[in-house]
Amino acid sequence: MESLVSELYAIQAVKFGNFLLKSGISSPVYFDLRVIVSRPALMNQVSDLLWQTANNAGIQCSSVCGVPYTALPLATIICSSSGIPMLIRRKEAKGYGTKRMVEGTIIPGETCLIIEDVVTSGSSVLETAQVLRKEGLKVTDAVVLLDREQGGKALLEKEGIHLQSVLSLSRLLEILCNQGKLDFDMAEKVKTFIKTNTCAPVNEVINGSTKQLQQSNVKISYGARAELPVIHPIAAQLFKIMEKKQTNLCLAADVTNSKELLHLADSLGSEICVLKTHVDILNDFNADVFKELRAIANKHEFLIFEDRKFADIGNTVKHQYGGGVYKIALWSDFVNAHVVPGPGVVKGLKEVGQPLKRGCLLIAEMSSEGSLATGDYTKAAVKLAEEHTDFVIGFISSSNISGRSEFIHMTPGVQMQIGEDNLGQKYLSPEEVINRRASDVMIVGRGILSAKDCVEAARVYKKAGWEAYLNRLMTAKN
Ligand code: 5BU
Repeated sequence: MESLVSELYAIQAVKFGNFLLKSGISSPVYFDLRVIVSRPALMNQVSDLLWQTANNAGIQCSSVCGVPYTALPLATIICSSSGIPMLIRRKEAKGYGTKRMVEGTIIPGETCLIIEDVVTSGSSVLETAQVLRKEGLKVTDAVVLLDREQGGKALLEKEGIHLQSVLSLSRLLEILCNQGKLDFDMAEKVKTFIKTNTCAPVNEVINGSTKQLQQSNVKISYGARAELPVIHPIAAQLFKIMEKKQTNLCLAADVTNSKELLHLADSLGSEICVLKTHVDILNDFNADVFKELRAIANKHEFLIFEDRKFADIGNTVKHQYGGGVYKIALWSDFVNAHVVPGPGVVKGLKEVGQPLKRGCLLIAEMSSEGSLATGDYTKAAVKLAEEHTDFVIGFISSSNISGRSEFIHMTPGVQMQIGEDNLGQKYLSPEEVINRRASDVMIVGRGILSAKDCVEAARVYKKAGWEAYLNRLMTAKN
């Protein structure tokens, strides 16, 4: 181990000083394990150690997969010397031919071991595990060269993956100090940095009871989530818009007049990522209004969400969604549905929405006082979503209830002035919803619509929502 650490230090795979990370935070330590690919002897040594670590832990596997890219050649060496078949996870599906995400012979039910060079939050290992699991493989273990001890192990454990490491950051610091390559002060500085930049557990608040939860999607930026391999196109589009326009604000455009709706959409369009409608509260609905609304949505780059709350059997919701006077499926990017009827409601909506490349949110919780959507009901909504990821893009919920990066969580009942209205609507602040409860999009209606200057109010909410999101990333990211 001493010689390995010494070599890593010599080739600058680990550096100490002051480094500006992608997240904007400056770090006293920096790892770049990619440099080892130019050192064949070191590659062999690292691969041996990874495989020994797997064997010492008694891991049994039928195949090995390296997280792209640095761990790919490490997995190759391991497979070549151990005789175990390798699988390659593609980062992007091929644009032609088979569109496979995993190359190699996949035997569903068999166990695949993941190899990685360095783990911080565990999100890269988790992403690879999700792709392999989607192919029917079992993923129960991962082996990493260096564990930065920033919460990755706990996160992966929660997802059913035991993480073994050849080396931990504390052991690395200890060895470098003993070898006289690192002074005590710098080692302490790194330890403090790691402690204060651990992927912080977020308080998950469900039904009033708060429990600590390490969430994978809390620390990943909206932009990075848009690139996830298993993401629905509508969710990806929304995350991209949010990142580009720096907004997680959805306007609940609860007005009863079409002209007013179009005026709102045009004047607030640049501040929002989603405009939420209730088409059946319009006094003067006609199809042209929604053609115009679509044009405004394209101009300002926001999505349209019809808050229809479908709640009937599959056959009925099919007609309600695609037909009638409103023809909701034609102009809305996504809708929402109650899970009361069971899977049939999702299947019915999917028949209409999927050919049009639409998405759907499931109502897992509601913002109103005394809501019955709690506990097992909420859990059942998450399970239903997981079974229909080709159409369901996320949830209406009061917090991040799924912990999965590919799902969007949207939360209504948001105002700067927390409290209640006179009909049981409960309000939380943007900071509470986006930072503490780790939801992704805040839905604001009267907080903006009742203001004297709606545009100014929308700007204030947009800024507050984005700051809450940055706070969440800062406390969670390395
Ligand atoms: P408000 O004016 O910010 O209270 O408007 C909230 C909007 O979100 C309104 O259109 C509701 O119909 C919608 N909503 C909600 O308030 N709570 C829920 O649980 C769901 C939707 Br689902």
